[in-house]
Amino acid sequence: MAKSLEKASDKAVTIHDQKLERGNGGELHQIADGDTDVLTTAQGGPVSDDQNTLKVGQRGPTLIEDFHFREKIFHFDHERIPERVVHARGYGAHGYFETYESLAAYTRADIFQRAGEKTPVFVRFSTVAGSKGSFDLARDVRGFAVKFYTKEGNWDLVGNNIPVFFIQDAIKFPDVIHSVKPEPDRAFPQAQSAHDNFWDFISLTPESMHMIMWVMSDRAIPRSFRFMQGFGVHTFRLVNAKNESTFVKFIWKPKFGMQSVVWNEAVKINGADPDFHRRDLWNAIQSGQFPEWELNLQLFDQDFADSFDFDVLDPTKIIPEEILEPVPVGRLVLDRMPDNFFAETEQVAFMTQNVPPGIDFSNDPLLQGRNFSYLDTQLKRLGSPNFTHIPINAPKCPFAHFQQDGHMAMRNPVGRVNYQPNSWGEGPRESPQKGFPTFANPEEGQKVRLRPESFADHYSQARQFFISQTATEQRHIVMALTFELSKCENPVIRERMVSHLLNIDETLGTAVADKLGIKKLPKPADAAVPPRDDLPPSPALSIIENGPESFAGRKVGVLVSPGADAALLKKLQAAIEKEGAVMEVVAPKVGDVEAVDGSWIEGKHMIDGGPSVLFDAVALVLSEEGAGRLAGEAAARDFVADAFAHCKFIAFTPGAIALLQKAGVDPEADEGMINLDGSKATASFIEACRKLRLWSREMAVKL
Ligand code: HDD
Repeated sequence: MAKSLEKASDKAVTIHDQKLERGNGGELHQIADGDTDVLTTAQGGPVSDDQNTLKVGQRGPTLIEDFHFREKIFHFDHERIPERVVHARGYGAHGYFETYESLAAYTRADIFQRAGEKTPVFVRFSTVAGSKGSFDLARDVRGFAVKFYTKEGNWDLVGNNIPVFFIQDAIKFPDVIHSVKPEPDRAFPQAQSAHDNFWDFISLTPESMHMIMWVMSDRAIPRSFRFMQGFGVHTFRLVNAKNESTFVKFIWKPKFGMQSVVWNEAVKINGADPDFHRRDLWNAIQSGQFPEWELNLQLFDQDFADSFDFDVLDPTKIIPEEILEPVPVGRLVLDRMPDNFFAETEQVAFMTQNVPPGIDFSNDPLLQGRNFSYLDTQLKRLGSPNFTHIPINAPKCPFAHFQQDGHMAMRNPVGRVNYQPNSWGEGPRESPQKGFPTFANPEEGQKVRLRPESFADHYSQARQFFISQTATEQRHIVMALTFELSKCENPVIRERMVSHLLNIDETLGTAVADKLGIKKLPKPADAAVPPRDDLPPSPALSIIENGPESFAGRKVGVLVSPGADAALLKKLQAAIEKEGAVMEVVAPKVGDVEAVDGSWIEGKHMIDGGPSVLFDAVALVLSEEGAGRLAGEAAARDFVADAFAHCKFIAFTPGAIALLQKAGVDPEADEGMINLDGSKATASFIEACRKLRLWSREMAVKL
């Protein structure tokens, strides 16, 4: 049986029977067994020459006899496994979940029985549509998949950062995914929904309208995985020791609050740093600033479920937080990056059907379909029913079963008994007391293929989402829809979409139609049931309304020049770090910059490599001469102009004014421009930064 991480000495560790050594940076690398540091083949044979193939004569043909060459290339040729059919691009981390209080009244799940209990977890964040090598800031849903290694087996909560889904029935999943992926004849666009096929399908699928509001909102371009919420989406059940069931919805809330970027920024981040989200998670964890989320539960019974017009089994609906307050029940902390991306993040297999006793399914038809798909896909992707032998997928609790053999079997039973019952008196037996007790929900009815009438309202909650947004966020939705539909070549698709938007909100439909140049408004789409216009706004749905009022976890980019004020820079750095944020220096060229006092300032980025889109706020600590020189550089002017256009707070030394002016930014434009001249200026800058963005500037810059 594989061993988990076992400490052998300070530096040497054994993971899954493999001897490894920890380098000075904490990274792990392989060390050879025994007394050899000689390179070997996979069969253990020592290698004499790893630079040249075996040839006949100096310039002759290569010999097939060269087993080292053949083994090396053979293995290389097979390094890739199929990428995930959806959520191919992802990034994972290890951590733990800590339970606040016992939830024994609701569930018998062991993970929720004891206050302070810590359960190891592995979390993988992802985008849905793009392939493995696509960029991080695509407009897309983010996957938020959590594997809890509980004492009663693995529990996988395979959620998204959006609480609803495009479709109500799993049978439509291949269609929605085909439509969003690159079009099959031309194989583009990559990682984008802005094309005819996607909007054609969506405009013919009214049930997706609520999801579309979320995907066109800023939720789909998060600033960091650390600043997004997560949702289990479906209604699940908790079942207690008395076999009483309570419905539950799972919600993750980030400790650092929510934050997104603007679209113009996202487009530029994708060019400047396609790994923006990965790098952000890596840097945060490696620097010891561990990301954290609280798990919240919305708990309700059948009577409460019956009080709504909509069906709690319909995955295109939410229960607004104002109606049912989420209860925090524990926290998730990510504190360790994988040692090997492939072994862990790529091979991790999440499956909705992995639930421990005490957590059960509802009849949500999307969830029921998922429970088939996730097991099936692992066989294709990981190549063997023994994918649970891969350490990242293996339970961390004791386990015993009679499944055997198959490709790559790594845990092989010993002894004679591989079945039960047996008369040898050996082996594990089922346990009605400890085993998974499926909740005995009474079910009866005819076999039918139909969509229940209770799933028919597709517009009311879409409208509720839209009216719950601030004016700024509503504008972003209008602009996102306009951008996406402007990429559709077929005008019929655009008009069909507008006819749905008119059902959601007339001002929304009209604004999008206007921007798309549609002269005659189409009729609102036929609705199966009349959309409700009396659902009140739910303030919890806005990102801006629920800001963290803190700049912790964020990043300031400081542009410096030769002759900069090093003492001021130090003061700024101290203030930024006190807030729990990070400062990075951007310099005109690679290497150190000499400050006015003769000291040296170390630059992290060169100006072309450190555009302001990589930061949450910027400061310009420039000498007059330095600013004058930078004013002649396009990258420096863009640094300032973009920060301004993206509504960021900008602090600047009086010397920087020449650059601001050349970039077309008025140093006194608004309260987001902070002159670092005064003694309290750094404090005012940090205080301003806590608002994250100066949205009131947006109308002036016409983002
Ligand atoms: Fe799915 C992967 C989330 C509907 C079929 N899904 C996948 C991942 C996440 C989600 C986060 C990536 C897991 C990882 O990081 O490895 N999926 C969702 C959510 C859904 C949803 C929140 C709706 C509420 N999915 C859904 C349906 C089906 C699938 C309806 C099929 C009927 N999903 C898959 C899959 C994937 C997957 C094909 C691809 C790779 C994998 O499972 O392991 O089976």
